[in-house]
Amino acid sequence: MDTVTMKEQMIAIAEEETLSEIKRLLTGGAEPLELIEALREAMSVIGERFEKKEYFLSELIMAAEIFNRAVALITPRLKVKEGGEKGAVVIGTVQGDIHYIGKNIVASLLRCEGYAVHDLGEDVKPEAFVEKVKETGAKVVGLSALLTIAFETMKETIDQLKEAGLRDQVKVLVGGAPVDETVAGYCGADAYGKDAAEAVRLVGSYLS
Ligand code: B12
Repeated sequence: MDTVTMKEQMIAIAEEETLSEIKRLLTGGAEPLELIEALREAMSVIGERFEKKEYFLSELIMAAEIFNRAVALITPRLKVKEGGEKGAVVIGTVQGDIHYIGKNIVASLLRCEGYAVHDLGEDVKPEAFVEKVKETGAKVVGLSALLTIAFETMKETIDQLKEAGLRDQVKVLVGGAPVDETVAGYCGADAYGKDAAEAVRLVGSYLS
């Protein structure tokens, strides 16, 4: 599958072109996750242009809008696994951070795999994660952050799970573009997942 054109269109923030190219690729049998990964790479280039002041906030907002429309086209093609519910996962973007696109993709993929996903949204307070774990008895918590300043809230969220006496009963996964193994270690997480497929693999290893 050749996603080069689609990526170029996305980077150029060409909405209709990107979306019609996605439709064309899907009709040609493109793998949904490969399309999402290509779009994520394009978003990363857009982010770099923003950092270099070649793009401004308006372009980031437009890019997010295109991404959301693209995901709405792609996600119905994700294969939904049959069978009973496999266990509960609480997920959210931590307090201070409003980036939700990647977190939503992780949540969608986990739902497709049959997990009961409790998505708390974005800018989520540590206490809200604690409450949801108590309420649902979830064994996995996924924390997303795209802002480096949000690493502190990630850590704070895990600390509050500890204080509530819940840390031993949950596995905590962290993810988001700037997150890596070092950040996971700093926050006291169990693992770092680089993308949605990795999130599914990790959750599977914890809830099998
Ligand atoms: C789109 C975007 C926005 C949109 C967000 C729309 C939305 N509501 O989600 C808007 C325009 C609103 C926005 C706002 C801002 N943004 Co912004 N944004 C981006 C951009 C371009 C793309 C992010 C994205 O959606 N990527 C696509 C998704 C699919 O990828 P992903 O999030 O990485 O998710 C994947 C994996 O990481 C993983 N994953 C994600 N979460 C999780 C969770 C778990 C548990 C696991 C296992 C895996 C996992 O799986 C996903 C699928 O593969 C990034 C650039 C970048 N490099 O990412 C900047 C970027 C994150 N933004 C940045 C900034 C600075 C901001 C603003 C502060 C700008 C401003 N001056 O106001 C505000 C933030 C306000 C706030 N309080 O949060 C900086 C952050 C820099 C830093 N060091 O912290 C970046 C890196 C751009 C840059 N290079 O400067 N942004």
